[in-house]
Amino acid sequence: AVAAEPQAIPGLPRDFRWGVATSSYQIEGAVAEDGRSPSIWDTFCRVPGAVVNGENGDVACDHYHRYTEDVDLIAGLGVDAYRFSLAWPRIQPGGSGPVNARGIAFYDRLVDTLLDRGITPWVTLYHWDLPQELEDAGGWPARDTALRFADYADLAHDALGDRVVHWTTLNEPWCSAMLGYDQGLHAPGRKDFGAAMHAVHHLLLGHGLAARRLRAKGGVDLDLGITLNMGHAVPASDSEADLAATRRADGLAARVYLDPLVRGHYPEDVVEHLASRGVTLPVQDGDLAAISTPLDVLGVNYYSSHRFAGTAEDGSTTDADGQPVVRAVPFGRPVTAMDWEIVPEGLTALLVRLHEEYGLPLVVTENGAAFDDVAEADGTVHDADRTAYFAEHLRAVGAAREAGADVRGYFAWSLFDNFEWAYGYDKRFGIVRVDYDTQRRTVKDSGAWYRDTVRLTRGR
Ligand code: PNW
Repeated sequence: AVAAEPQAIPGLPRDFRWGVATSSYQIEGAVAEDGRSPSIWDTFCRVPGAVVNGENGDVACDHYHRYTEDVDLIAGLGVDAYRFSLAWPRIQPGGSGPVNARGIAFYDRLVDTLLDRGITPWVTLYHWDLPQELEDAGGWPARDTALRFADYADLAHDALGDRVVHWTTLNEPWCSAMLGYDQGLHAPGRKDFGAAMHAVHHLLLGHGLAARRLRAKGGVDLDLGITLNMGHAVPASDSEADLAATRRADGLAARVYLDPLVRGHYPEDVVEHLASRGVTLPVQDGDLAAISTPLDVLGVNYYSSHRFAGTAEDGSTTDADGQPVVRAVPFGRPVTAMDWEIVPEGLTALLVRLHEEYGLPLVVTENGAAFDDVAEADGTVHDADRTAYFAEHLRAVGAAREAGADVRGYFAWSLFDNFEWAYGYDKRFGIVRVDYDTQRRTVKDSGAWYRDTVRLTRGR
């Protein structure tokens, strides 16, 4: 691919918020320093076969020791915001009890360094590094984890809320619940659909209780949100079966989160679907009122979209368990190194749909792509494929705004190549290359393109 020349993105206003994103376990390293306790990812990485090449986040990008240099790098990209997550096991080792002063001190310094350089901190409280002790006590399928999360959120906000305005409770509860407890692909590696659906409710409850606690604190500015990963689900044809399959897929991927958060109830069709599989959500009186605590913003992480069919390849409409077939059918588009199809117009459609059906201000909190980068000896990477991905998706965001969606910002995933969960260091999402032997950072062509695009779009 030929790298696109940077140009102002049509449809994006001068005051659009531009950022880059990371998460704690994916970049920090220093897993045993300053009183941090193990998280479920430290444990999961030791399970043979769980992570490609048996890799782990012990060192990662060594950001814990290099954050000053890294903030300079962010400032050099000319973005106005940095989205990062707090490691619960640093701030509250073991997941309960008082704040760990040495753990919170790291984030104190990071926040101050960002503010010094004029970069707005955009904090996520939970990006998957649950303290192992809480998993041992039942993890997210257990109700108590939601109560623990609210306490942790309160402590974190007490420490940083005088300087941090933008708070996201959870990153991608779908991944925590379904990849972690149903598919077994992420920590803690369980395969139990019922447990995963209990996790869904307790993640949402944890969000809601935390949201209430932060809202109850007066005297500070608060921009409160949650981040969901979603695609735009479309039927493979307009047959009755394909429409039903698409609705079912969207129910478990999107509406089971969006409806309780925004409307205060679970979608009826999803509740019926769960009942047909012997699963009841563990809802208690008052839970939905907490979960629907008003949000200021909805974070959207977008990578790809899917088409769905209600028939198997042999034409049958029910599976071995008697459940209706829901089969993902590829669009036939080029894919990234993750094998995820590149579907930029799905981002426009998703943002417009979220605006029309749920009405919240939106921020794209992650969007980006892994490709098989080839680095030169000096670390430069001519990643025209990644630049093209960003260009197409930013245009898609501009198109959504022009169609009326209230999209206020965009964060590129990711600032760095980093620990890509079950794929280890094999998959690179960075706009900055990291050489894991030397920890040298080099801005890729896509990073330079992003910097210039931000500047041109702002200055237009
Ligand atoms: C997101 N899926 O994860 C996460 O927020 C990031 O930490 C991660 O590095 C990034 O996307 C790239 O993977 C996802 O299977 C993981 O659909 C898996 C899926 C979606 C998002």
